[in-house]
Amino acid sequence: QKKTVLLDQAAIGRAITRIAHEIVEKNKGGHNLVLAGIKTRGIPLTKRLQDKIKQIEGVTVPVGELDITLYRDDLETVTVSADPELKETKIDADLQDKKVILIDDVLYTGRTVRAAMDAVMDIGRPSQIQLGVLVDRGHRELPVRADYVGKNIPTSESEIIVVQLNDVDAHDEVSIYDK
Ligand code: 3GP
Ligand code: 5GP
Ligand code: MG
Repeated sequence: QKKTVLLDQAAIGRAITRIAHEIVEKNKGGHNLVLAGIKTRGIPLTKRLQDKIKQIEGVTVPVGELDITLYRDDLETVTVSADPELKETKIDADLQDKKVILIDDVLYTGRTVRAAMDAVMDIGRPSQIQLGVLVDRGHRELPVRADYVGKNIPTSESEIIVVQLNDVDAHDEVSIYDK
């Protein structure tokens, strides 16, 4: 059941605006960047960041999509061992010597990001891979950290973060639920 709204529409907008500024600051502009959104809700986030960076720098950063799905071996194990696998990649931009910025809604164990890095390295030779997420909920199982974070939200394993973005859902809201 729902506990608290953590980010409302205005707060999500401000977080995206700040991250866009951080991206152009860290990368000294918007050139030689590619934004790669991870499956459903990373993709509207890349489009919003693309719009913001265009407003700030006048540069249209190419966007791509990675579809990484959790492969769950539920029959074999009681504890859910989840291994993300790549389903589809749609990145038209040439990644050679580009900085690829992976974008996801929630960072949790880091396994999805690891699979996304593999996918990117398979299709090109970027000069760097960075990571941006709207929410970092902790509980990393791999040495992964985000370069850009909308909000750090410490969670227990039994809580889930629900991210709603109006491109996919009815409205923009990040909230925390008990499983
Ligand atoms: P999204 O990335 O499109 O937002 O993993 C599939 C979907 O399930 C994700 O959709 C994610 O938002 C949602 N989800 C909610 N809680 C969890 C969780 O604890 N683990 C995973 N893997 N996905 C979750
Ligand atoms: P990972 O555990 O690999 O870091 O995260 C797996 C995928 O599930 C990522 O796409 C991440 O966005 C999503 N995810 C993990 N935990 C949550 C959560 O609590 N809420 C939402 N909305 N997505 C989650
Ligand atoms: Mg996600």
